[in-house]
Amino acid sequence: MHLSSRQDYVSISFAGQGSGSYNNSKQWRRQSCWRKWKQLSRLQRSLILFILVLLFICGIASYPSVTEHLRGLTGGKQDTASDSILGPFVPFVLPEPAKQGPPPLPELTSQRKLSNKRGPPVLQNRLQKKGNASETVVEDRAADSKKEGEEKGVISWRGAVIDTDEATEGTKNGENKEDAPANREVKTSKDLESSWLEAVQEAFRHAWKGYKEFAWGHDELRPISKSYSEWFGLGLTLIDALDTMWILDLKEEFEEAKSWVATELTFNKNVDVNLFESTIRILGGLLSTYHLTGDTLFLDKAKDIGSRLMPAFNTPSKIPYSDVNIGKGIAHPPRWTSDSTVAEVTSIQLEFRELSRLTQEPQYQAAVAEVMKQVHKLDGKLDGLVPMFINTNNGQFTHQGIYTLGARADSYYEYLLKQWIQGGKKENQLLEDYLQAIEGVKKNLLQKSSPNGLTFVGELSHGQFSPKMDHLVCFLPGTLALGAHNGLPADHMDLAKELMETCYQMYIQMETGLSPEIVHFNMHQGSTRDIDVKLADRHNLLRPETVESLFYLHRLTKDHKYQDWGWEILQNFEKYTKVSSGGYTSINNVRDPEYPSPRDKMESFFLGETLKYFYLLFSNNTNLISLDQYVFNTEAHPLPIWPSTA
Ligand code: DMJ
Repeated sequence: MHLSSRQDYVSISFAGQGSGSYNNSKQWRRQSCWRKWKQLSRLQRSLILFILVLLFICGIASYPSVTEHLRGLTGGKQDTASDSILGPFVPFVLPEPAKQGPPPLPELTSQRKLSNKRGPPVLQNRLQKKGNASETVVEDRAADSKKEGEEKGVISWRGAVIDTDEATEGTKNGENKEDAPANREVKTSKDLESSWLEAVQEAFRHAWKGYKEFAWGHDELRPISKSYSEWFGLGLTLIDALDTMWILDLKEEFEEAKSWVATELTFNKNVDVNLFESTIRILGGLLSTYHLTGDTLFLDKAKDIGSRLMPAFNTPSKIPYSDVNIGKGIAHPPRWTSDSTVAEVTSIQLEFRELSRLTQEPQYQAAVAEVMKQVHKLDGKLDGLVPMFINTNNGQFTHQGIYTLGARADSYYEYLLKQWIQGGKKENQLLEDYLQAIEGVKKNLLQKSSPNGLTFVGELSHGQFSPKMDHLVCFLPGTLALGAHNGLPADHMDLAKELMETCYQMYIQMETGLSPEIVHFNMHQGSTRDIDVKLADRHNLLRPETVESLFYLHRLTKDHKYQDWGWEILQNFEKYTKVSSGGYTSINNVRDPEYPSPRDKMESFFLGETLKYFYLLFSNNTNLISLDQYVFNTEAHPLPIWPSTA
């Protein structure tokens, strides 16, 4: 049927102003409209009715989002970051060079408000849930966002899970969902992550600036005197920092360091080096950088230093000497003793084992395995806890009766677990020794402080307990958490969390918010504060252990409070240890914010470990050095977990 053109279009004409008289009475308008309506064809009327019904339905459907939008404009939280681009911040472990200049150090934003109360004698009452500002904020935020997520049918960033489809740039069909409240939440978290990561990059650049200007090619920067100190004369800071630069996406800095390694670094030098320190910092740093970059320059250098360290194992007992002259190939103990430190001879295994695997030369692995075999069998342990010294002539423990998780014993425990992980969890003896040692810690060294019941690891000296804890012990929460992640008892994770809290308190209780080297815990009833610091122990060497453990705890629990704690600590490093001309300095007195008394030294581990762990802590990308693919040596150099050959 052919329809006339009149019926093809809906044409409505109203009485215009040019109709002569203007009658705007209600009755006239009603009659006029009705007349017009009657003049329309049936099709026209049906179409108009259809459109009206359609408009009505659309209006009802869009009502909630319109009101939500209006609420946001009038009373709701402003999201100033809503223009930024969503997307992954850090590509896995092979980032592209950073092209832009350093952004300004970000201030803490209102989205993640932290407690910054500190200072004795009052312990911050995060321990007594109610008075805990920081924790309350974090918990409330988590609860709020979870509720919000549930109501809106999305899972928000604080609700533990992020819908990754939502968190990527744009949408599948190109539709822009920028204004959706759920996306604003995700972007807020991304922005915060980016700004904290940038702050770490900036800190690294600042440290590097000092090293480059005043200490280039030397072991350590002395930032106050704008000079350097030499330990082994091998560019220790530069080598220790190589993989940090790679992981932090600082390719320009990495390239200049690499060219120094290629053209200047030589191990053919008449210098005495400490076996342990050069293994964990130099051999470990080179092996790790080789794995991250695939550049054989670093493997060649690793082989060179590894083979030059081997004379250390030429001892009557095969327990290595502490020192080697890498130019002459002669090793010796320190001048005053024929003892070596237990932690030193048992914390070189990850590196030498990996060197054997890469080179297919078994002598490296054999030498360090022999040490483990002997230590495993030795008398003089207490429930798996080892003394601090071992004699290189007879291979026996010396100075027996003193047990600590701090200096001279610490990384023995760390490397039991990590060797087991590195080798694919097959070497049961290592696991047994580790598990026994942790039970030994619980039985002999674990106590609670007064008045707030902080769990701490003390020391035992000939049966006498001392409530002394080195900052070095703060590696333990991270190691315990790593063990639990690898299938060890869940109560290891519980203990990790308790000790993590204690290590954080060791910072936050100090007037500078930085931990001293050693603390003493009060245990007697009626104490007014949990932590005491002796005059001689008030220094801070920019050590990494607490930040390291915060990284593990955050990575493995996903609890963002650990990132918040880390951010607080980073700010305190910025405030009290940053030297304006470049670099950061260790300080003498963490209890004097007016004059923390700089020591004029930036340890290589500040770049090798502390800043790297800050970066990994603030990154939410679990693939950035996955803990299922890498194991960190005790100097924070990631080495691969061996692929299973089974
Ligand atoms: C680093 O050299 C290593 O982490 C080592 O295991 C302990 N001491 C420093 C950092 O504190």
